[in-house]
Amino acid sequence: MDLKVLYQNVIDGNAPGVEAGVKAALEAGVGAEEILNQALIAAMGEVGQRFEAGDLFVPEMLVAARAMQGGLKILKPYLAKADVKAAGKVAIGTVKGDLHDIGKNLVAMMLEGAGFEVLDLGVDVAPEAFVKAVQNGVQIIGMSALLTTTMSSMQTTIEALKAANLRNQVKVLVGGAPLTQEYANKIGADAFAADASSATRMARQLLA
Ligand code: B1M
Repeated sequence: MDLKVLYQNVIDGNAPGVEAGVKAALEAGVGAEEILNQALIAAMGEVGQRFEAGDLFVPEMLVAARAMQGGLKILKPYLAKADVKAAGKVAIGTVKGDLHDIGKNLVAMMLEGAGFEVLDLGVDVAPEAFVKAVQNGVQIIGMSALLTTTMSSMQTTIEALKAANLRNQVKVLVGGAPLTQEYANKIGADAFAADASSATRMARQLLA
């Protein structure tokens, strides 16, 4: 099945078209990961490029994101094929000042699918909220940042964990488009993941 129409519907922010396209692709036997990577994520990449080029603006980016979220909801049960339950407990959130949540939601979904119990702290999450989650017993905190201006909140959170004497009780996993392994090392995170499936792999390794 041709995923081009679905791809274009994400760019156009055509939410009913995206839902219908995802359902049709699934019915035609296209794999959930193929739909996700080749249509939804790829289209959102083009939205970003066109925004950068001044060809699309924030409202268009927002409707494209909403349309993508609708498609993700339908894909969720297919992506989150739970195997063994309770692989560990993870609190995940987009860092303070940052409202981008599509990638974070995708990582949360994949972690759930891999058997992790996931506490989703949402967006614009202050360091104190991550600290509280660790006090409540999570084994991993997952921080997502999409803006170069908000990445530093990851370091602030790690410092807050140290100040609360909790740093050695929790593993810190970081990700998001502007992040690199080098940056993760620099701020003292335990792991960096470039995408949702490697986030799951890293989470497993962190608790192994
Ligand atoms: Co924004 N935005 N945005 N935006 N936006 C970017 C990030 C940008 C790169 C666009 C661009 O200029 N090309 C740019 C940032 C530039 C920079 O910092 N250098 C940008 C900007 C500038 C802004 C505003 C400042 C615009 C403005 O208002 N002038 C504003 C900021 C608001 C804020 O947060 N305070 C803003 C707003 C928005 C919308 C609200 C309109 C919307 C977000 C809607 C939402 O999330 N609900 C939006 C969108 C949609 C984007 C782009 C187009 C797409 C992001 C996305 O969802 N990608 C984005 C451009 C781009 O990235 N191409 C852009 C799809 C998603 C699946 O990928 O999030 O990368 P991603 O997640 C991946 C990996 O990164 C990784 O796994 C995921 C799945 O594979 N990953 C993790 C993510 N988190 C992880 C955590 C992990 C591990 C892996 O462990 C815990």
